Amino acid sequence: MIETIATKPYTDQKMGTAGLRKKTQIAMLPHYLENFLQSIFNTIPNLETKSFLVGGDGRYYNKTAIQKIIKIAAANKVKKLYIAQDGLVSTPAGSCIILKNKLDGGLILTASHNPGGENGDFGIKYSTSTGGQCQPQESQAILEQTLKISEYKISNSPDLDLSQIGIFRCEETEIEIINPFRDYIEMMQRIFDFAQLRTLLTSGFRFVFDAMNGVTGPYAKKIFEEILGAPQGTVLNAIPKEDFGGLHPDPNLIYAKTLVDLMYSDSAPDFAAANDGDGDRNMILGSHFFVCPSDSLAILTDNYKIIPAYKNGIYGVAKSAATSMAVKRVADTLKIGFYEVPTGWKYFVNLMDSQRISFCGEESFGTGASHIREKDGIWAVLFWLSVIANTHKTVKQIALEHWQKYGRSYFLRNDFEGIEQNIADKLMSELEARLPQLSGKQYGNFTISNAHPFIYNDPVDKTSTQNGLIVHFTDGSRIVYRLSGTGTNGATLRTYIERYVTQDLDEDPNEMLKELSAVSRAISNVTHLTGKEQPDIIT
Ligand code: VG1
Ligand code: CO
Repeated sequence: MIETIATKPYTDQKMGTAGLRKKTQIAMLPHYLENFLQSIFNTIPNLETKSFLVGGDGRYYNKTAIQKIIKIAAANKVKKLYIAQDGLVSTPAGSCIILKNKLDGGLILTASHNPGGENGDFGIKYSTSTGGQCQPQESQAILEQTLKISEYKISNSPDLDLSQIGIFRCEETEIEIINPFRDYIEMMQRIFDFAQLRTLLTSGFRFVFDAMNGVTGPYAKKIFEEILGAPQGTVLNAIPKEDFGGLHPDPNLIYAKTLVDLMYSDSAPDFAAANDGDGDRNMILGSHFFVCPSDSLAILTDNYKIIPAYKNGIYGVAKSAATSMAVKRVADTLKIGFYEVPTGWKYFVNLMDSQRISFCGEESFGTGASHIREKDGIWAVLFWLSVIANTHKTVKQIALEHWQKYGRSYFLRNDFEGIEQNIADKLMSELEARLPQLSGKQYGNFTISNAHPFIYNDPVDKTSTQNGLIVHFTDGSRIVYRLSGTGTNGATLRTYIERYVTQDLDEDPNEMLKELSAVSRAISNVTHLTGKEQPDIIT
């Protein structure tokens, strides 16, 4: 039976950089999730003809949420739901499944790299038939629904068992429990030379992969250990846990510290990688070496010919404005298109759909390509392994040679966390107002050439988005300022600092960027406004 339940709007259901992200305790409030789901369905016409994928990264509250989705979708007469077995699907595999099966979209339950558990975060990424997350116009339409919702529909049928593959029913809606690995693994096998990778991984090459107790564990086990023959135990933290075993599943030098310590120890393996909670981010490490994500995008682009799927050529490349300019130098050399978009993978979707780009990336450990419409952690690892297998070089050699060829963009992100929202807004608006007067100003060794808000005009749908403020210096250095759109705890100011050099290539980024980091604080007035002398997190 279908019930109609009266409800009242929540006023905080605006999606951020990647979906709706909330403290789990907020997501569990009465009607909270129901309101949001009904609001999504309210924006989609002809639900009786529509099919969606449902799954998530296994974090706390996902199981309950999936049952709610089934019942609300059924009450709204959705044609069919494809549910990942046990509710587990990585964000990239979800995009692959939507595209391969020509679905109308998907609901991926994840707060990505944010911690999970009852006192952690919960989230929903809503994707459309593009295989990518909904565009700003679509999230605006959903937000408007959330602000005027007065009722939702829900079936009162019993919970479904998600552990058995097969076809079931809830009301008139067909529910198919699917294998969440098959389509994705097949796709990886079509892109990369698995025979060559198997030779590498069975040759004594020492590789570890940290799944951080997130959803990529089972994917990585199947791909690296079962198919490619890497020794058992190659994949660490391989079982998805509701609270990520207490880890903060963000693959960077701080939160993946155990792996980083191993890679800087005397017994360091040849190669290591980590993925985030939902499997779309990646960190790449060599023995005693960390690959900055901005460089990773540039290095992979420079090596595209190695990969079977790309050997006949690639379209252009794109990066978020906050990401370093390293990949632009490669694009210029290869004479392929180059695009700079706001932060958030959704901005790459139109560029991929219109065949303007093949590869894209963000400084926040996101790398990917047009095989899907999300960033893809395992894809990036397979690409790096392929480069190593082909060149027979170490990670460090590969990076050093890249810098010798192109120069190096030293890059760091400084995050100031837990700022009161009104103070963060004031900082950004005052800085924006000061930008025109900054040109020509000198700070120590650095002189500002110009400063402006970053405004993106989408070449496909012509929408215009403003995201962040950019300060350029006469030596090519850049600082980008923006507020995070994924946090659940006050505001976070992100300051992205980049300095380009053609000598001193193998130095410590913290040293090389020390002065520019101080300059970035002086320009933003952050210490005066927040009392913070230093960033909380440097990545
Ligand atoms: C952060 C990153 C951004 C990324 C987003 C989603 O957003 O900076 O580059 O696209 O997370 O990543 P923000 O607004 O907090 O800076 V994930 O792995 O959630 O999908
Ligand atoms: Co993620």
